[in-house]
Amino acid sequence: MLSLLVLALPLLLSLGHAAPAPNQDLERVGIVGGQEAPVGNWPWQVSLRVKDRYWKHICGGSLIHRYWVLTAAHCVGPDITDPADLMVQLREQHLYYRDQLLPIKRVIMHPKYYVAEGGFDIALLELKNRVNISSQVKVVALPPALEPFPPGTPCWVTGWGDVHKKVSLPPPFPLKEVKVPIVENSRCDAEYHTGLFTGNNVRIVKNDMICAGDNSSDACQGDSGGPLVCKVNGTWMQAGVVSWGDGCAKPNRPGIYTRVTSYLSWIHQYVPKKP
Ligand code: 4AZ
Repeated sequence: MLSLLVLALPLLLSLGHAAPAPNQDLERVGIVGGQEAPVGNWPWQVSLRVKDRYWKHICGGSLIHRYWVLTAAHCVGPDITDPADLMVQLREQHLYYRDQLLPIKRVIMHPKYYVAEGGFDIALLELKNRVNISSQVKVVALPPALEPFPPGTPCWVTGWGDVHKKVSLPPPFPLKEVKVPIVENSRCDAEYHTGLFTGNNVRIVKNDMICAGDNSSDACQGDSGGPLVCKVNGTWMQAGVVSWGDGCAKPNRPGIYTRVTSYLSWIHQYVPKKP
């Protein structure tokens, strides 16, 4: 009976999600591409939950300090202003299975944010209580200010988002990981102009953004706010925050992330450098 309930629970929970597309040929793995993350990888990954019929996953995030979560502004704004309507779940292998939701004291949106495409897509969540660091839960390092994350840097994006555009992650909702190639900004901007009449002098990809992904590996809806992390000199550091893109894993349309190095001083207005 209990096992039946365990089996039925994700199905019940999934009713609140977008129905999967009828095309059964679609590969049911990914974020888009990639695979289930091994337990213990990405110990800074968090799920941001909003009050609905249940505490529903809306976005990813990352633990950058024992009191602070980094996410995207478009995950929380402009509609969610009351921190009581939000909760944070720390690293969980299967979304919703062993929830221990943490309350939030304060939501700090970047004051210049209006839409993701306009940049400034970054927000901080202050937790009411200090997180206990463990083998499963750790903070991720922020990069040095001048770290460019050039093409060829090994970077990964993680989350519980859609496995293809408009196809949600099926139960039991395992955390997914995918290695994504960094695409240098001017090249990413040029790619985004292909097939558009937007003048080449009109910048689509701004300096406070970083691009990564290709036609087989990308973040998608539901991964927003989550981290793009890269290994530099043996240390994992957060290069980006999942922000936007034209669809998911489309040719000439890499995923676009908020560039963390552009916001280090804004982050440190609130988040102490010491643990
Ligand atoms: C979204 O809708 C979204 N492929 C997030 C990431 C990407 C596209 C869309 C990047 O939240």
